[in-house]
Amino acid sequence: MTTRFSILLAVIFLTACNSSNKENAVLPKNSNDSAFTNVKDRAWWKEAVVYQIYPRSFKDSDGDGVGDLKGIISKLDYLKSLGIDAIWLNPIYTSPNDDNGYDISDYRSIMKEFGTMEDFDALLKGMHERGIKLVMDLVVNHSSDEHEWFKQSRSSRTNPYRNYYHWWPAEKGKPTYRWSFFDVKSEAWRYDTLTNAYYLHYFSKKQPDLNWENPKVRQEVYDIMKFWLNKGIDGFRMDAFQFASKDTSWPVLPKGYEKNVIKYYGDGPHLHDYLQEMNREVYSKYNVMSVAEGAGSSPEDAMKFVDPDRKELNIAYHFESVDIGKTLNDYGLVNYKKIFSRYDSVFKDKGWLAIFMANHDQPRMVSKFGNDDSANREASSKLLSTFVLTMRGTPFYFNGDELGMSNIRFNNIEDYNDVATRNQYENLKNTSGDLKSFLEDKKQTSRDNGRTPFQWNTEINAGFTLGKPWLKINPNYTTVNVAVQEKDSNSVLTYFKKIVALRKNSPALIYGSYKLYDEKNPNVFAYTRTFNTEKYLILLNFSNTKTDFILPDELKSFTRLVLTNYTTVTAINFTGNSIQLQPWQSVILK
Ligand code: TEU
Repeated sequence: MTTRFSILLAVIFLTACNSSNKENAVLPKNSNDSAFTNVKDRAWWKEAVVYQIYPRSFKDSDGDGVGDLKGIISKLDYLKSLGIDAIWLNPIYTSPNDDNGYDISDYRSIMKEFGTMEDFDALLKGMHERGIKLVMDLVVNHSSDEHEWFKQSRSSRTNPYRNYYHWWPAEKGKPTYRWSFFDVKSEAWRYDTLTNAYYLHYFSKKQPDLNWENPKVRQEVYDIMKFWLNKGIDGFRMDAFQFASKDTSWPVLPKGYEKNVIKYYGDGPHLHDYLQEMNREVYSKYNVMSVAEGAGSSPEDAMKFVDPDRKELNIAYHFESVDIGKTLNDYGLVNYKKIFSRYDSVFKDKGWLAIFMANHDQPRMVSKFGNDDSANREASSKLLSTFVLTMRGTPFYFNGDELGMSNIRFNNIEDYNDVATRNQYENLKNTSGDLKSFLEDKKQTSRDNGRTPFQWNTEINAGFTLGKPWLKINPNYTTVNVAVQEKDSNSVLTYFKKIVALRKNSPALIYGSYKLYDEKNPNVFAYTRTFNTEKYLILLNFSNTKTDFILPDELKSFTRLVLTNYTTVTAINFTGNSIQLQPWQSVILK
């Protein structure tokens, strides 16, 4: 590149930076529907930005320390202000709460702590009035042991509900070992004296697995789904559904299989038959979002869930990009990029993926994929939001991440609520394991890091509750909260709204093809998103240090700055052949 040309580009660049500095980069456009006219197979669930609410932690309205539906209703205008299109609500059904609502004892009623069916109807109405859709959690791999079905099933071997669950008569000896996620002894078969038999529970002993082999169970589930869909909800996220089908000859599984449990428990022999039946019976009759949590162990497995020709679900939510160990830093950006490119190559022409970095089963996004120290928390949070909102696939974004909420890192086991953490601790205690290093590890990995109450303001309990919060509040709430960030045009929250608006109005960012550049670069994730003539280049410096990104020739035409997470002009130095990226800087160019 000649010097004159590079100076010219630098000038264009600085002008863009200057104006972006004034307006704080790109401003939301008005709805840009005409730009989408050439898009094939448009669907609302492809274009939606999904915001996940963990209701227990979002907003408490009655002072019992637990979030509730009225609390969410009181924050509908906040949700609207984010620009998101749909909400995925974690389970709100009646439950003894062994696993915070993932153990349901009545699928057609609302958990008392959360409110009433009237509250639910008001919530749904309030959301729809604001143009926000509602996706509910459907937990039907298992129920609660306090569900009437299980009570009946347990009561005698001849009860009509006996086959709603998996039982193994003890006179046949011990059943083949099955590992359990949450059991204190990691045993999924639990002996029940009442009928001298074992029942199966992949999760806690209070979450017996439903027997999907039984057509009556399947019909019950389809009826439950229709009950909610007929109320007008907009879809389901189906909890742990990849585990629903089991090989009921209970073969011996290889030693150590629990290290790759999705491979052995996921994608059972009839899983796709069930999904096709569910589609015929339920989904085909509604224009809704359908997502199974988990989608096997490879892109090819995931495609089977959502290949339109197979008529099953519409979004595949796989775990490869979160099951990377403790931190992205340890896993390596180069390996991380490979996951996305591998999936994209299988999904580029059909099928549809979810994109996410966090949920209620994960530590905080910024603590795992970014850097939550005081110097880098804000920039890295913004960079991660940029990533989730500019990749191909429907973004599932976890509440609180828009503020840059970070891991709380509890010191004591008593601070934890999560059944997984508590039972693993018990397990280790009983087997004389290393409790100290376990607690150290949980500071990074425990699910409770993502479940601490939402930080609304600087008032008592971060404005979450006037009572005693069910889980401790992160002390950083005094600076990391909505009230402070709403007033700050450079906050993580303000940035989030901008990137949401940008995506929503862009066919390229939603539907455009994805192309990775400089795949071996250990610090920078660089890719383009292209739809017809609309093209974006996204540069993400996933590191604590400044780095120069060398522009290949074909990227030199991207000279207009659309959005960056830094505000000062000096933050970007365009010298013609390379762009200097500041620590955790994200840059979107056109
Ligand atoms: O999680 C199920 C599940 O399979 C995850 O534990 C998954 O394997 C893991 O996150 C992969 O990294 C769901 C719910 O999301 C969770 O909260 C429940 O505890 C669980 O089901 C049981 O219902």
